[in-house]
Amino acid sequence: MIFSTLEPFTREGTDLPVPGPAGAFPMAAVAFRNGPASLGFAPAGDHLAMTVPMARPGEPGCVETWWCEEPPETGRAGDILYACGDEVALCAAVVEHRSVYAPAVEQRYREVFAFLEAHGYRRLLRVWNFIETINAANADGLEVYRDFCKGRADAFAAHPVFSRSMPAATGIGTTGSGISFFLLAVKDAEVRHIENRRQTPAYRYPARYGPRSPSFARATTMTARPGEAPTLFVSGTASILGHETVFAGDIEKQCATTADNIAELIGNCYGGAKSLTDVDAVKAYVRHAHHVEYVREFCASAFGPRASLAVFNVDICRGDLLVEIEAIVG
Ligand code: 3HB
Repeated sequence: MIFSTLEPFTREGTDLPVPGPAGAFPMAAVAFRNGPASLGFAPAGDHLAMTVPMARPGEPGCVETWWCEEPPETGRAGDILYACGDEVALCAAVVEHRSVYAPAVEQRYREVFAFLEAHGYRRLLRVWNFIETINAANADGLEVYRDFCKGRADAFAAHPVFSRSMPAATGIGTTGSGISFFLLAVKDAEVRHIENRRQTPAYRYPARYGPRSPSFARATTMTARPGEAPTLFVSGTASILGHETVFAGDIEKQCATTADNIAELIGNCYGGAKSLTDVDAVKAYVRHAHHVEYVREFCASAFGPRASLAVFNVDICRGDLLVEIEAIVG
């Protein structure tokens, strides 16, 4: 119904893998590259083209493409862009740089929620948020991540349905300016949001982590058709137990704890029938450039050879986190 491909960015002139998967139509190509954030339509207008500033100068970056089973309807609704298939919608928005983000983030999220509700996509599946200078202070002295969380939480709180069903998400730094996000939502597929027994739900974090808690679940499952195995979308996951960061300063132990947290979600979802080596797609975010190779090797060995892997050198939502990893299990 919906799936993604993740590939190194190698081609000039197109963001799409050539040839694309059989019987699949692109909804959006998200290029994680060096360069400014942008959001628009591909020249043929048949899918969204988004650039997220995630690579460093000289790094080629990669392209994540989201595919569905029928040609999506694409368009613009106010400040948001969408690609809608019969069952699944992908919406994206960019908030230009500003000194305080919460009001604009709240407004964009509200627009997206209103669009989804009006078109019958009432089940949020997965959200990615890309946040400039995520650990810096905004004009009011509030960390930009917390500023973002405030705007997002206010939008969730105002929505009668989505406030009770926060999905898997990533909230991560970028190498550029502004905040951009894209999300997936479905109409009828079964969607379940999952917490991790090892961690406090992020939406219940104590006030010391910011004025409003982060609005996301640790993972979301989607079962496209009854009787099928679910797809598991694992949120950005880090070395957090309860609500505390553990192993500050130790990249090896942070990687191991992160992998254990992901393994717990996979084991729980599939009743022990799947494990880390069944993961299809991995994105790892690494705070320090000198840890990138270690994390790449860690992921290659922890997740097994069939997983596609992208590693980005960007900041992470807490200053003491060195690594964050997200995954999809098909
Ligand atoms: C988020 O705020 O959406 C978020 C942040 C993370 C990891 C996962 C989700 O660092």
